[in-house]
Amino acid sequence: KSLKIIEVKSEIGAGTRGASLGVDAIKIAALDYGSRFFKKHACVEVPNENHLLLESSGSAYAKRISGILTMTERLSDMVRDTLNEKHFPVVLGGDHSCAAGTIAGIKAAYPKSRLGLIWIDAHADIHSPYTTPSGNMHGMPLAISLDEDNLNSKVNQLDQETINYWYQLKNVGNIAPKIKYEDLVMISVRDTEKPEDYLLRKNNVKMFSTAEVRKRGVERVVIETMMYLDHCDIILLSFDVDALDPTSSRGTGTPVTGGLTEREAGIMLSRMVTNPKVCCFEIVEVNPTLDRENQMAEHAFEILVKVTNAFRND
Ligand code: DIR
Ligand code: MN
Ligand code: MN
Ligand code: MN
Repeated sequence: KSLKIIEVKSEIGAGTRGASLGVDAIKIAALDYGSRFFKKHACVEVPNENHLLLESSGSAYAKRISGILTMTERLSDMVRDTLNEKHFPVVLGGDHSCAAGTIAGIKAAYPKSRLGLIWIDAHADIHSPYTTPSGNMHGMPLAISLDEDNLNSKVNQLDQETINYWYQLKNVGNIAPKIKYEDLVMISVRDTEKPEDYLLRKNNVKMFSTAEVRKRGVERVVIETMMYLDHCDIILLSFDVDALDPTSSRGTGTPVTGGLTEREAGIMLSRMVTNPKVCCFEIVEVNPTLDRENQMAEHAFEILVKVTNAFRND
């Protein structure tokens, strides 16, 4: 299987500007390392909707949701086609709102397969427009992909247009829900709001904290994660760089203390990708406008190389 890089410069889902520049920052890191990575692998770009930043946004609880829907549909088609061509998609974001498109594309290619999800992130990204504190849709890709019946803590009052867009977003690829709570593992999630805690606890979501990763060791956590997802047919690895500690993740929109080292993340992800069920890898939220000397993109690129080397050796 050969890799195919899918660039998605998602920007309008985050509250801080600049995540769309993450893809190019990673390419510049590759150039600085003298790497031929981006020459060696096939690369496609999903057209972005970032011009919508200049227009007034629809709802305070789902900012720029029409543009998020367009991006999600385009990315979903690209991921689906890539999988159907028997390539391994490597999705480079962008803000994390792209994950809803990645998940939709995998389900569109494999509608009957049970999709497991390994979510490595400081955040749970399980808000809906009904619960969001910010209206930023990069905090919602999991709620888009999970069962609506379980998203019943309704704090915010939504207008009909937002409800319609939300419904369309959940149904991209014509399959909903796309993942089950019991097919989800979260690693290093440490900054959540009350409505998220409620959903995570209610649905008994499997979580490994940074402290657990350190106490038990990366290898053990990888084995337990894979055992936990053993009943799944295919697995997506979604890596938000803010899972890393701020000491090595200055260049991301919402850094949170208590994260993984880039070494821990690199070993973890490269072990995981050797599992043949892993069908797609995603790396998101590099924001070079917040960085110093492109360090975040360099870490992201190093992790990307480790992961893809491990994949090819398998
Ligand atoms: C927060 C932040 N939970 C929100 N989420 C972030 O606005 O929904 N996700 N930063 O990556
Ligand atoms: Mn995220
Ligand atoms: Mn995050
Ligand atoms: Mn937060």
